[in-house]
Amino acid sequence: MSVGVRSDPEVLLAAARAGDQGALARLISAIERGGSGARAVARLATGTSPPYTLGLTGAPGAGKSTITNELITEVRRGWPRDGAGREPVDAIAVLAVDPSSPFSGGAILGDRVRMQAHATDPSVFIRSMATRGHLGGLTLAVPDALRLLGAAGLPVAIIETVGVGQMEVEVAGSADTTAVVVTPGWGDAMQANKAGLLEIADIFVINKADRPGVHQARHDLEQMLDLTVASDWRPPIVETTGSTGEGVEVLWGEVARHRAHLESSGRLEVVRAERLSRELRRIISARVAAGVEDLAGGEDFAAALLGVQQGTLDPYDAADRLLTAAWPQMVAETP
Ligand SMILES: Nc1nc2c(ncn2[C@@H]2O[C@H](COP(=O)(O)OP(=O)(O)OP(=O)(O)O)[C@@H](O)[C@H]2O)c(=O)[nH]1
Ligand SMILES: [Mg+2]
Repeated sequence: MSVGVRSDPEVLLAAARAGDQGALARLISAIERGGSGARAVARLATGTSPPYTLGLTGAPGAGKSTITNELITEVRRGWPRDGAGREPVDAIAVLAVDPSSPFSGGAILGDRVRMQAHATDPSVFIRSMATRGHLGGLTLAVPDALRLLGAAGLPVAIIETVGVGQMEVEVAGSADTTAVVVTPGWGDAMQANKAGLLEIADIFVINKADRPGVHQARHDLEQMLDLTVASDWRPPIVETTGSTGEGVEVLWGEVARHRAHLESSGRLEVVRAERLSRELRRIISARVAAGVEDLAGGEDFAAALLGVQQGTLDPYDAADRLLTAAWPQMVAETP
């Protein structure tokens, strides 16, 4: 088999659907690299619904990977049903996303160690993600990866995002249910609030519940929720001890309850549609921004700039002229 055929996205996707994790990993790498390879993968995944996605976000070291490791076991037992029993989940994907790092170096190693128990389970796909070339960065690469996971037949995904910045909030926005992980200790809940995590939380997790200060953390969160919650879903607060697994079954139960809430109220379709609208706007913004950079390096721009400098052209007319001339080319050429 030639290299060309082996790296053909269609062939890789067929292999991934048959359970080949290496093939799936290569498709995700193509998404990370960006450019025409990423476009080809995105096209393949069109029309498939993404996995039900749980986002875990919170400050570095809060215990997200430790909880994820325990959650994998719960997810593999299936979705808890209202009455009794479990709805089976055949496979799960975990994406560890680190927006602050351009390479997925140290994070993977640590996560691999923490999720080692599942490393040999063929129905658990674990991958760190960073972006190298993807236009628009992780905020665009993550939704692409999620659609790919859906196309590969994975019904459930967990995305772990490290950190508490704007980028993390945006990446967390790709999840259907977002759990914000805090730890007991002075001000952690306040930090989460400041970082804008309060608005995106569907569930709060107080991890490291074996440490002092759990009561205070819960109190702080409840107080903030009293001030802000206006919708029909009040985020529950779950206490976990990631290192022993205590509370993680309760957490999974709350994820199931939130999913049921979204589905029965019709909210799931609404939030997914809103997400696609944000994504489309981001793609357009990223392409326009790239086009502007190209334009600024060209002769027409230099000529118009000279006109502006010499006072023969006002900057708005210059912009109009440049845009009118460049627009069709920008649409045709940007990857
Ligand atoms: N005492 C205690 N330690 C915990 C608990 N959960 C996790 N830890 C420890 O906290 C440290 C960080 O845990 P991780 O799971 O790597 O945290 P993380 O949020 O994934 O960290 P980053 O990915 O670096 O942001 C590790 O040393 C864990 O063993 C817990 O419930 N109690
Ligand atoms: Mg981690």
